[in-house]
Amino acid sequence: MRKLNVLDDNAVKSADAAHHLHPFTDHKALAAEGSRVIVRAEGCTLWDSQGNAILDGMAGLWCVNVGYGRTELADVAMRQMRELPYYNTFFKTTTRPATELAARLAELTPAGLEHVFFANSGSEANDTIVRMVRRYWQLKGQPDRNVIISREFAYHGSTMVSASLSGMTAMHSQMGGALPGFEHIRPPYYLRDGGNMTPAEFGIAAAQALEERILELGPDRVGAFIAEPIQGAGGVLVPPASYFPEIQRICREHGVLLIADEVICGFGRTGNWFGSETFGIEPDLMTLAKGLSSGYLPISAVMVGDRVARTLIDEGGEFFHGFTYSGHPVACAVALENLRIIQDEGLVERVRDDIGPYFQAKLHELSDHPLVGEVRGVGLIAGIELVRDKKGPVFFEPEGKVGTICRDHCIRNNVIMRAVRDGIVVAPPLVITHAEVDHLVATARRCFDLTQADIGL
Ligand code: PXG
Repeated sequence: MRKLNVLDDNAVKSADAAHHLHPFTDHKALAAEGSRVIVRAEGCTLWDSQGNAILDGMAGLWCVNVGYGRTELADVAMRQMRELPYYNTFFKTTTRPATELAARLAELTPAGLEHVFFANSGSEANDTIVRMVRRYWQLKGQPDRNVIISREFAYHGSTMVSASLSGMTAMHSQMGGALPGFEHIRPPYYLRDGGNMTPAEFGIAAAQALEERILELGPDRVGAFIAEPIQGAGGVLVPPASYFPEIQRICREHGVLLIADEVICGFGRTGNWFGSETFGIEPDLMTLAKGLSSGYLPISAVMVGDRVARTLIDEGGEFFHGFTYSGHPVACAVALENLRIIQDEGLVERVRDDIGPYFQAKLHELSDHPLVGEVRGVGLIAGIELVRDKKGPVFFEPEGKVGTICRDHCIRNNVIMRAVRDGIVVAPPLVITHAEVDHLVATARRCFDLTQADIGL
């Protein structure tokens, strides 16, 4: 490993505090503590500037699916930069990597999703979808179908539109409320709302909240419903198997477009290429980002199903939308190579048949811990919710403190997990080894013990 220069490190920390505004950060608190500086990574391990090796239980931000240190991706980026570092895809022009990636995604995604629009982040892709949905309904002669229904605790991004799609009230209140035209229904959050229902009954009931809202608003006002197959940043809310078939029925019956936000679930995380396959969703539009390039370069994509694509193409004329870097050739070349790695190494099958079931089984062993109210997950995504009393369950009040205490213990113990409310979420790279899973789970248990001692329960 490269030798540390502690002075350099302090200089980085003070420059960071002086100049760098971080995403989703309380800067007063950060300046007091100083940023952690990550300097290197390999596989599932990060190294900070103090020389600590840290197990990355979050694959960066749910994105480094193939793990760190993939020289193939660096080589492809370098080759593409040397050959053609940039050209746009406006004005009847394309580049080979952009077109090849579009064709590859049409092949990989479920049947009926044959067209691709490129952007650079999940937020931009979801903004693009809102534009497409509104344009589609205009072209269908129903311009009043401009409402999109989403769910509480959904995360669809941080631009004005994608934050409005999101169901995060803390974000809405800082931006003066969600924009008009975005509605939110309750999520399929069994632990909180399941009551005496079986999961199957609750899945149907939670889905019917969509039908109720559609009928309240009037079906002629509702353009689309958007859902992550598993709500990631909302705390890894895994829907009962009955949920999406009922959602699908409701959307079909009322002519409402169904959007699957696959930004977290896509590219193997749930043991299929897409979460839509895991949960039986047949979306009209699909949002892709994160695992598309395993985070090595920013790129996102909207998969457009035939219903919308045919209308936009055959009847829409020019669609006044796009980004300078839509279909960036270097990002597309890296994404193609990333997809090749996922395919050639059988990473999706590995999650489905081997490491995914192992990960879930090991995490479920934590259910006997006094603080653990629920362990939920599929493949390599999981949430462990901490509660004051398993009976009820009784949640902590005020919400969020205990989760943060536990998360801080995890990080001090060199395993990165993320707190959501009073739970811990994990989504490691798809290449995590069995020994690394063991280490992650053992550390989690130790941190639950430490948290329990801290709060005197
Ligand atoms: N959709 C989903 C489902 C996401 O999880 C986005 C869209 C937006 O993507 P961009 O690329 O615009 O960030 C996301 C992003 C967290 C966390 O702490 C989650 C995300 C981003 C940053 C932090 O859980 N998800």
